[in-house]
Amino acid sequence: SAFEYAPAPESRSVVDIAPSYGLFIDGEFTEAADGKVFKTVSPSSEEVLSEVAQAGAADVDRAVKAARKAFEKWSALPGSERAKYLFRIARIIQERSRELAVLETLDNGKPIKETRDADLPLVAAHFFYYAGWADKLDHAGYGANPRPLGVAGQVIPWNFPLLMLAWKIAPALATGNTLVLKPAETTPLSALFFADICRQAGLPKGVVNILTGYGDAGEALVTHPDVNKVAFTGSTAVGKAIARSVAGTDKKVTLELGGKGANIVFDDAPIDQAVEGIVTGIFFNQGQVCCAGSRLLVQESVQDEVLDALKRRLSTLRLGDPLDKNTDIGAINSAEQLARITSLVETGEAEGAERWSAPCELPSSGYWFAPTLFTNVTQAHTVARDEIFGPVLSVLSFRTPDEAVAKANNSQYGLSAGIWTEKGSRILAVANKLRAGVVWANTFNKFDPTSPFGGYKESGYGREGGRHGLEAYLDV
Ligand code: TXE
Repeated sequence: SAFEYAPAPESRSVVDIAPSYGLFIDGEFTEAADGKVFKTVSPSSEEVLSEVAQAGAADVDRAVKAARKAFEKWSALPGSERAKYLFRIARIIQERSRELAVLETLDNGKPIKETRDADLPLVAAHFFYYAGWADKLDHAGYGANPRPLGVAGQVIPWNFPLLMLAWKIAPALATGNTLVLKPAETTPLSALFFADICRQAGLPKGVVNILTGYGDAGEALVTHPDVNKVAFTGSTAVGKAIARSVAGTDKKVTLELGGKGANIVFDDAPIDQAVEGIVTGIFFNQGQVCCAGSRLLVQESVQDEVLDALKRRLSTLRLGDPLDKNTDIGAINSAEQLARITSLVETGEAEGAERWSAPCELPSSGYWFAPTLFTNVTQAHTVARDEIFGPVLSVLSFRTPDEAVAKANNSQYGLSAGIWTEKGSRILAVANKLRAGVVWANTFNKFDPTSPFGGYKESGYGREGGRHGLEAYLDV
């Protein structure tokens, strides 16, 4: 009808994707030593977007050498000079944010509304924030005499390709380190566009090197003898393998791994607001978020009310073309991830949990999964314990605050949690008992570059963001 609001999809033409890309080593785009390439596919259409070089051990060695050579001059620059580059990069990201948002949506499958309003503004914010630290890292500004570690080897996942890059690169550069970064194999493009931004900003050659490729390239990077610092975000299994492989070396390591966040709703919470927070907590980025609120803990007396409201709300979410500005739920990032989600959901049903999926039509091509809830869940169920990393919420109930805390902490993970209540005193009491790196109160999935982020238990160690994020790249 004339009253329906239907803006056009964001135009694909704002981004110019080349048919092929090389590795970015020592300021130049170059082929892999053995000439290998792989394709990157848009998960919403299965269309091949481009072909990129596939790094091997020889390329890792070349990139680490370039970073080592650049380290001498980069680390000797006054912080105020390094800050200029970071500010320049931040401004170019802002200028090119529409292009980068569309690119990220194409390569990752997440809704344009998220890349435009969340990912890209946060990426720029991280560069601005750490630019501000660069000239304060002397004795007078920092209260000690910090030194950069050297060459950082950074491996990132596919769920927030450009944002994870910013979390890794901005603090490394501010502190005077040089780096080699490997993006995930399903989302290589935005890191290559970032390499172009480094050139545009006039960043000295070799300070930032980008190697596209698979896990073998990641492994060669983190075990390279001339890499001083390893920063990894990804699965707990690979994180543990990295910890084992660097044991016995002098490398400093930070690991940001999986999660199974508890979102706790007390009976005095404003239900409508809590329902919005539950939706943001688990359906943002199709639930492919390490700090997702994937376990809903709801107080027994309001369970029916919350579930009814939640199902009503989920029935209104729009799933489909991620470039459409109205889309709430985009595509799952890869066929492998879709298979993992599907298999865990089947396990949930086989173990007797009750499944409800939002009524929505799934497009015929691409990788899709409808927003899904599990009720009748016990703590022993696989869907209450394992990270699903998809749009799937497991619902458990509790009677008392102590029971809520005990259930929330009953997890191998400890990355995030949320509390919904009108009582300020309860927020403080419960938050202090939760073993999670971040606890949100009456909100969820809010990020800010000034706040440290990271996990307890098997969610990893070290912090990224804020002043604590600098420490991962410094010897004091
Ligand atoms: O992760 P991998 P996958 C979880 C989530 C998901 C599961 C599997 O539960 O379902 O992990 O995802 C590189 N040495 N998270 O398979 O394999 C790889 O190339 C060094 C949570 O995609 O860990 C990619 O760049 N690097 C998580 C990166 O590691 C290696 C985000 C992540 O891939 C390597 C992603 C090796 N041996 C998945 N093997 C979060 N914390 O947010 C692979 N890689």
